[in-house]
Amino acid sequence: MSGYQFNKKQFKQEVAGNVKKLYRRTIEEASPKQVFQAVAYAVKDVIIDEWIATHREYEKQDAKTLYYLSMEFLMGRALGNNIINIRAVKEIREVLDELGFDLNVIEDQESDYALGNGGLGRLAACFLDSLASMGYPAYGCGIRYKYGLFKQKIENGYQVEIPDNWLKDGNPFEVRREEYAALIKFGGNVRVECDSSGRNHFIQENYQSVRAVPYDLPVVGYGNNVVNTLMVWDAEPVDTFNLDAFDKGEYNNAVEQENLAKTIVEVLYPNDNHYAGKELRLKQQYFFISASIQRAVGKYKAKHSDLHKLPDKVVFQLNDTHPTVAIPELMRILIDEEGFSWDDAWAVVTKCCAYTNHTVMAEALEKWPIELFSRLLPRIYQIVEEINRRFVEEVRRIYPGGEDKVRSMSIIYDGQVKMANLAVVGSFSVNGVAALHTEILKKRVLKDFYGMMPWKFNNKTNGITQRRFLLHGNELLADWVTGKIGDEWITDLPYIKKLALFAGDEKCQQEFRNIKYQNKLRLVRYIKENNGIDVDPRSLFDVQVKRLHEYKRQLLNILHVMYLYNMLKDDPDMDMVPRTFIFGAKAAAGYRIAKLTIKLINSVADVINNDPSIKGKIKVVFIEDYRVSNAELIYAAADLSEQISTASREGSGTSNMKLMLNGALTIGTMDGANVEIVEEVGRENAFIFGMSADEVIACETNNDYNPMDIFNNDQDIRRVLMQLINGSYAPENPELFRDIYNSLLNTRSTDKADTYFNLKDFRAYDEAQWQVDKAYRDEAWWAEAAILNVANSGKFSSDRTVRQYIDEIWHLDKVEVSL
Ligand code: GPK
Repeated sequence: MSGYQFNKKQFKQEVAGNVKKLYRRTIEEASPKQVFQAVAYAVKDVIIDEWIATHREYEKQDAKTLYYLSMEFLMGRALGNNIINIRAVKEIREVLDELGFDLNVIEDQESDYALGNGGLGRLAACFLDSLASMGYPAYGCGIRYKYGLFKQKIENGYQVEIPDNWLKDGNPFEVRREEYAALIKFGGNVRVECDSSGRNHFIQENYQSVRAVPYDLPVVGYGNNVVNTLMVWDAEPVDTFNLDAFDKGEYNNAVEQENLAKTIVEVLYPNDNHYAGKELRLKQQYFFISASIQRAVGKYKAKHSDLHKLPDKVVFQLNDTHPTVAIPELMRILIDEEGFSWDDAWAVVTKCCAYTNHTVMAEALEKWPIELFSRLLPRIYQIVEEINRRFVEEVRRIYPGGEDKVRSMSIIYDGQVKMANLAVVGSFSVNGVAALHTEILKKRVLKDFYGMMPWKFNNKTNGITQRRFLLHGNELLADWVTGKIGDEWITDLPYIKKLALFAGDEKCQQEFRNIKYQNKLRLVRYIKENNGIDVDPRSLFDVQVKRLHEYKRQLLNILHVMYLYNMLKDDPDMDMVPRTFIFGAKAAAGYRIAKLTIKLINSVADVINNDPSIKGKIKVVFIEDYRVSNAELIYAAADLSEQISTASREGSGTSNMKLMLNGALTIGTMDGANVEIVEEVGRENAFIFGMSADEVIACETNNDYNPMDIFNNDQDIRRVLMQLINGSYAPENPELFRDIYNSLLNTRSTDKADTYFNLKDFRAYDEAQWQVDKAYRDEAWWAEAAILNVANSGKFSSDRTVRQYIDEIWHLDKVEVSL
């Protein structure tokens, strides 16, 4: 498969040489951190030739290229993944052994590239892995945040956010590309000039500008010599303290420009599924979009003379609405800089741009106040106004008197610029991220758009890369699978279906259980080292790891733990399978109730873990700083995957897929991609409970849910809720969890109560949990079901997702690279 031969001897010399060059030390004297750097540079040397060859090939074939525009790329660590994808794990492990180092320890020295919040950013990273591994030309385009997502410390049970200074030791894999720097303009005003032929020219004046400089990061394909590029933009001041500015008395402007450059890429906004509406965020968006579009157009023009044919060679995928300014920015470039007519420009733009929606949560929809938008991006705003004017005209033409349609679909309305509407109008494709989610978009959230332009709408169910989340994250299981069925699954996950043949085999079940046990031991060690908690590897590992959000209902999980604990207090001999409830979650820094939920989980953990009377039957662990690198350990060790969002609210979910791939069974609602997981694995191999999406929506529409009825009629639930406000878990401050109590019941009649139906689904959830308990006792059944989960995970590879994007949206040209 791979063209090159890995040369161990040379690699070893290079590592030692790098340590010497970088640190003036011998390899014996080097610290693990230094060895990491030395190894990373040596790996980069292998990659770099493939990287050059790949781009030469793309040029030669003049291949159509994807620009995946995303504010977030949650890449995790690079070294281990790169070693896997150049297929040199065994050799490099041996080299390091010979040098007296453990590859795992060396990998642990690298910071995660946490340039994302959660699912949306990780999806982008999985797509890049699949695109490179399948040999398709693609750039990831994003921001080189100086600080990625905060690191989480738990202090006294509370989340504390620590800045993530991930670049402090430098990044051995990145390459600065000064030669592609671009100028980005903000603010000022637009002057209109009419030329002799009567054509208007729009000139932005009195603006502030920053210089965008791209850094390239290699995205290594699996064993195919292909190396794609993640291009992340840094901001620099434009000729600092330029004398002209001083001369004109514009000292302040010069200083402001410097500040703008400094602040714009400073930090990733830590919100997930929530729009904050900060001016700096819009600046970030336009900054990386203008830079990326300029680069794409520039690259095209280097080879082609007719920009009208841009759609033949270039496609932009908008990862959520965050990059939507790409639409008016490309219009601006074509009209103002390339002399296109409006119609010609619009024809090009609407053939180049495609939009992915990731959520139906209303608070996640971006809407910018006109005042802010037009002040920051005056020319872009003019263009958006014109797009809107023409679009509204069209709506009125198709729906005479349809003012309700104008209201719901206008791009500018009520003093705001609605980015989702702009994204739909300016794109040729609009997709959701799971079948159910796409149906909800069509039937509800984007209903009027669907009615007017149904051809744009399509579904692309998410996926994950099996190379990181099985091959890298779970070596034992990966080797076992390969031993049973061969290694085709690595590049063609549906092959893993062959494992089903072994699911009923007693010996195989034994082997599988043993692997799970080893992985649990690895996680137990991690938890002991990082949390200081002792966990019984023989207990059932019940895992909920994802962003902390009310709709994901970590609260339902912990309320249920409180309920179980009550049962155990009443009857310490209660017959139950010992369980470890494992949580991992970051909460947005400003999301009060989410942060309080973390405190609640930790407070419950404190009480339960220190109560000998329950004989260790339940333990609760909150894993600090959940991130891509420790996620790999957690997935490998999980028995049960908690996917318990309020039905209709989770776009897709992807931890559900990663856990399934690692042999965990799902307990979940019929939401997001859970629906499709159950379709693949069979309802009998999962634990499905609770309200359906339709029931949730009907209940909201009819407004006929009153959680107080449940509180009044169900004494077990009432007891749990009272424990939120009677000091059971906060003796020093009984009021501590009052806000959670109120969110469930609310007493002040104006607020909604239990918006996410925790109490309404509680009994069904409990029942499902007892089915889990019962099922887990039957070791053979559980092992068989777990193996069947692995065997039926084939659909959920991001290779499949990307294949569908390519066939139905991107139409990229495949490229072969030989060295
Ligand atoms: C959706 F809207 C958003 C967002 O701001 N951040 C984010 O991570 C997630 N998402 C969805 O919540 C998940 O259901 C989905 O699997 C993921 O995006 C990828 O599509």
